[in-house]
Amino acid sequence: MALIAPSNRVRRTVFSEGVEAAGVKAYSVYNRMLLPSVFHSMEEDCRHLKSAVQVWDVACERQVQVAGPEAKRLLQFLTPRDLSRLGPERCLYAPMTDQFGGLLNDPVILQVEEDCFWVSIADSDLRFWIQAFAACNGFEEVVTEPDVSPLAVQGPKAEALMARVFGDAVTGLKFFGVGRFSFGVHSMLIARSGYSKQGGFEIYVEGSAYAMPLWNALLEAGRDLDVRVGGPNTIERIEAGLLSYGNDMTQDTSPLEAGLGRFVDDAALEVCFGGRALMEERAAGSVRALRPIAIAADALPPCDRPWLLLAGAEPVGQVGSAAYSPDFGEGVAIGMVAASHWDAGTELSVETQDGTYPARVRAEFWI
Ligand code: THG
Repeated sequence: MALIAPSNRVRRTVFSEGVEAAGVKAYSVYNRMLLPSVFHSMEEDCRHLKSAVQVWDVACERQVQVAGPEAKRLLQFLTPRDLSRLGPERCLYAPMTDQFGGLLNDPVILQVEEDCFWVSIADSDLRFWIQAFAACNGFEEVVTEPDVSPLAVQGPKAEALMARVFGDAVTGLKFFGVGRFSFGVHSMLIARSGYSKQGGFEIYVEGSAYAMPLWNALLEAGRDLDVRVGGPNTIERIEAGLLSYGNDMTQDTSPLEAGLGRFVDDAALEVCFGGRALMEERAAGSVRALRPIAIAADALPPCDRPWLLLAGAEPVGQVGSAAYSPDFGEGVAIGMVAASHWDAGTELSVETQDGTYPARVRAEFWI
């Protein structure tokens, strides 16, 4: 594939010079910002992520800041997840829906101060929706995109590396726990979270002054842990069933279809956008859903267009993400499949730009 033409419209990040120094080979674009995706190869990056520790520039996970006395009440209109357990010490994954129950984004929400929240967004312009909702409903809350850049530390050795840079106390964080820890004289917001199943943390770096010093300190402190610069890995996140907004689901997908039913709470459905539609869908049953799909192939082209899923000659769905997994010796994929064909074990075929392969619906994701 050709290079991305650089311009101001595709924003660099506060870590871009570190990413370039590490020899980035491929970027994606996410929230109109560079997202470094490949350093050695997708397969080698995956192997390394599963065995060591990586530092990721995920500044493209932009924060939508909602500040004001009613910020939490405002946010509860936007998500079918009950936000009552959200607090200064606990962030939440909170898919957001429109009035028809269609997914607009699937962010993580953090409470950074009593009256200030960060919505750490996936790839869609969620700020416009939140700002319009606030403006049209008499909320005084101020909605902005602050200069905050998440940096992820992911992999089995992430805890060891974080302890060296931030002190042992950081290892006390539980999954989705949040706290402030010092980097020199500077205090940084850190959560035990991140877009992999290998374990790790996300540091919300405020401004640019400490961005490269932190980046360099992590790489320096982790030398004997084989730390590398990496990024969200397509193979690993599909194996783990971590969904990608824009690939696996869009505004045409409901959280129930996306398998996110555990983040749809009765209490929230009473107030949130799309609550009625989601109640009805739950009562009637979804007509399609995301499923892990194994593809019998020893290599796959990039999944850069929807791949049709067929039962014989009958179209029964589509794949939105796929990659060849060296660890499982097959293609790993996430597909939207009609209820008639979503049972585990159902044999299908998948049409890629490079040919048609046998595919099978699985019961569970791979890891
Ligand atoms: N971290 C932060 N912001 C983000 C992402 C992130 N914004 C963009 C994107 N990723 C949002 N999407 C997801 C998808 C999955 C998860 C987090 C963000 C995730 N899911 C876990 C799971 O499905 O197993 C845990 C969910 C839970 O139990 O609460 O972590 O990665 N800051």
